[in-house]
Amino acid sequence: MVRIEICELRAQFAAALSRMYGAEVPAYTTLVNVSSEVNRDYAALRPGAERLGSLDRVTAERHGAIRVGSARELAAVADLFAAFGMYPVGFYDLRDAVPPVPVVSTAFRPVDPDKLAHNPFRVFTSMLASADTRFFPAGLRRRVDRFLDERQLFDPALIDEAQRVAAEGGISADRAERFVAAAVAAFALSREPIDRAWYEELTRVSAVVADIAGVRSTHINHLTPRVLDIDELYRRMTARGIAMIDAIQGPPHWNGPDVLLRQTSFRALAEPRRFRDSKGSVTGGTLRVRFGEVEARGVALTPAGRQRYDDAMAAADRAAASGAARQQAVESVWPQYFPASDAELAAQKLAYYRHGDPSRPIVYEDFLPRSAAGIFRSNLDADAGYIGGPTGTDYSLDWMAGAIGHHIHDPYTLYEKAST
Ligand code: OOG
Ligand code: NI
Repeated sequence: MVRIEICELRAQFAAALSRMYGAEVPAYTTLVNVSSEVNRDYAALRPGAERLGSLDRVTAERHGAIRVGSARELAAVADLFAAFGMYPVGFYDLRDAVPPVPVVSTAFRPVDPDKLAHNPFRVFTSMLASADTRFFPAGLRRRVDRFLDERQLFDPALIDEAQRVAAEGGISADRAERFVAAAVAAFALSREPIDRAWYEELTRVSAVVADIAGVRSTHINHLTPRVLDIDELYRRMTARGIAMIDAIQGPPHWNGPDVLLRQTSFRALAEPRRFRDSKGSVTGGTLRVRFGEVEARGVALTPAGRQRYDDAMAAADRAAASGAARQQAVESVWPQYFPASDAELAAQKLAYYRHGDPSRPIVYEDFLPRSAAGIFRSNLDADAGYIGGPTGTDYSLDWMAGAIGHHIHDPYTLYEKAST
């Protein structure tokens, strides 16, 4: 009997999710096609284009984003993703972002360099911070938590099977097909009618809260292809008449090494959803919560390099307000913070290279909280605001690890290990 290893299973899962999302959101298919063209053209013209990952890896590479309501749901996600060799890495507190988003997040991904090279699928996973009294007054929190406690995002049989796969390190081919299909189906957009009054009440707190706790299922919020030249991608999408957000988030385009992560997105069209009113009648409607995003990845920064990045961003903030003006400010301050060669980045220990060799950069595999908050924002009609008062809670990496019963990896430890 043919046995499917976990790495292969992850590649199948990523590809199947991509097919489903392409059928749900046609603009995603356009984005994937344009990304593949940009990658092919870029690799054909640039020797060394594959230094941050082979063309095969980059072309298949995706990250997804999902949002869940509670630690119980996040624990189930952790069990499910472990079957695909994806483990929680890092902790992102988006409540501190501007604008604040009432979630705390981690990213599920492979942690070993050879597994990442095989297929680096990762899912940015956010959990509603319903215990944060700055967003949720006590009465609302109780009703949100009750709603979340009563729903079941995943069939227990799916989670049981996931635990078996993880324990056995693989699965037979015939079981694999069913398992992947069931896992993918758990992230499809539901056709179940939405309680309109409840959804609208939550929307008044934040569109993210309504997206998470206003429905009885979860769904892929976006799937993101990776491109080797995001500036060119931005131009080609704009030329096709797709309105992108006004800036590329993260580090600027410049004539030195790309570091960390650059991302941009466009807002998807409204999608048809069904609503149930207080009298029980069901009508059609639309929601705009899902969108398209694309990213380019650069070399991973050490803690010292990351401090430089944060300092550069703060300097750009001081120099400009927002949007396109800010992007120019980032471009102009950047050279004061980053040397223009891999050799200098390596010599100053600002970035990770295999054996310290500047010709062997280690790619950044994670996310940036500030860009993530920008991505959240790009698909909201209105920002959430604090309603005030102290938080009363203490979400943290350790809290999250304890609450879901899984170790959460520290990204720097992983990069450190990959560099030796
Ligand atoms: C997640 C936003 C974060 C990214 O690429 O930074 C993210 C979400 O919208 O649920 O996906
Ligand atoms: Ni994303």
